[in-house]
Amino acid sequence: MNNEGLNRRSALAGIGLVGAGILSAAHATQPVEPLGVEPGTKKKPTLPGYDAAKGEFILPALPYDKSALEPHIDATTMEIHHGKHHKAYVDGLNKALAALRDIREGGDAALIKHWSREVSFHASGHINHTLFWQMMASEKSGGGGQPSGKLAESITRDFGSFDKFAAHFKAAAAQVEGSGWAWLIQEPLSQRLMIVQQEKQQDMMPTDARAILGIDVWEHAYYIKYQNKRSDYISAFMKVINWKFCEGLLAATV
Ligand code: MN3
Repeated sequence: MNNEGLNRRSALAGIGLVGAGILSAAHATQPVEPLGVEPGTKKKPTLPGYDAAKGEFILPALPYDKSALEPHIDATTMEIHHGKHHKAYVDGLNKALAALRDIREGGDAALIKHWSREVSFHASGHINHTLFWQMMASEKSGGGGQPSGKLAESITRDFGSFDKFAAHFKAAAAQVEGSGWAWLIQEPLSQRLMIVQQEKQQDMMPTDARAILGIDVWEHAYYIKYQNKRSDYISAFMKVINWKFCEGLLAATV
């Protein structure tokens, strides 16, 4: 696993997940993962997406029903995005790790480069989506609006105001070339917040960046409802951001 994969994994491992959530039964592969992180708590996390007993990565259940984000994110998109696309990253990661294990047991070492790239892509895809589901919540569950507390203060400090941050974040997401993500991250040396673009699932993320908020702008994330209107999807996403969870991610980075 490359630095990024490890670092993103480490970032996830630093999350203290508390509270309660509701899940769709469709992909209930493990116990319900909660919505939100209690700011200021640093409880050892329940890491969604990995079965330690089996030593395999697994698809974590959505923390809400697939229709919960309607009308902003439609149920069909959620079902396919989670059940097919996210699952493919999980399967791809398990497959790549098994292939590397086989190489260690005497297989063709010339294929290590190929499978290493596969690990990077699929591990990042798995982590990105595991975070992404938690970063959204229905409006009636508190999605949308603006952050509060330290995250709000940090956004004002580093971007000038929430409105300036939002305009910057939306434009960064709209301008991702091809398939990728836009992220609000905390840079670890300065503790400053920064907005970065990520191509594919793994490229261009600064080393040890701590994810605070991310939006998937692969076409599979919006094409069914929004077709080529990526900016409309981005505006809709802003209405279902689970700021409470993002506040918890920031609190867990300290
Ligand atoms: Mn996706």
